[in-house]
Amino acid sequence: MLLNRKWQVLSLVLVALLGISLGFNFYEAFYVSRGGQNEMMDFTFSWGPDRQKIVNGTFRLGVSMTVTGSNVTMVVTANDDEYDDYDYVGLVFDTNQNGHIDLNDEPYGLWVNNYTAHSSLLEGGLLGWFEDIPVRGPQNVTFDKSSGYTFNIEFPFYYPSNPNKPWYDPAAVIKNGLNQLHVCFYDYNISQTAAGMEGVFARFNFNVGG
Ligand SMILES: [Ca+2]
Ligand SMILES: [Ca+2]
Repeated sequence: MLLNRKWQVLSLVLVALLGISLGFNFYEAFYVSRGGQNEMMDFTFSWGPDRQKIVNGTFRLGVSMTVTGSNVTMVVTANDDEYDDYDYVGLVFDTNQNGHIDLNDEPYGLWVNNYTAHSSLLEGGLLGWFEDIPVRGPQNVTFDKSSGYTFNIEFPFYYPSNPNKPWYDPAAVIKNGLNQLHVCFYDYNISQTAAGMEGVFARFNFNVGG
């Protein structure tokens, strides 16, 4: 259904962000640029040193997405300066197709050790994890002390216990017109020393042209 569709980022609209339980995960600034092709979007969200404890300076979360037919390729960067297996990026699309991100949408929770498990979106913007046995996820993550994490993510992703059907398929829930995406980053290291400041999230609309 999505073959040869042209994807175009037409607008980026900030949705109200309230860090309810964490109290700290809100969005400060953003920059938008069009990709070289109309099929790619590229966003960077940033939080200054007074908005987060993940790094001493400005924390940046970069999100780029390319949709080619039924494949969705994403690159998420996070300039965290300390590796920990429990650090993760969460991606939440409008999986229940009600037009906005809500707590019933199913996240992809992507640990930096390349594993994943089922999770749910919490009110504070981060993820709660089910007690699944973690499985190898759709991400390949690299870490560099100076630049942080780079997540290369390929969808569709097939959960090992259900190899015939994608574990929900982002290409199937991204539609022409307005879409919403929630992205969060959790820093385990900070969770041990600064309760309530263990992560950041951004939620934004992107418009896809037909
Ligand atoms: Ca870390
Ligand atoms: Ca939804």
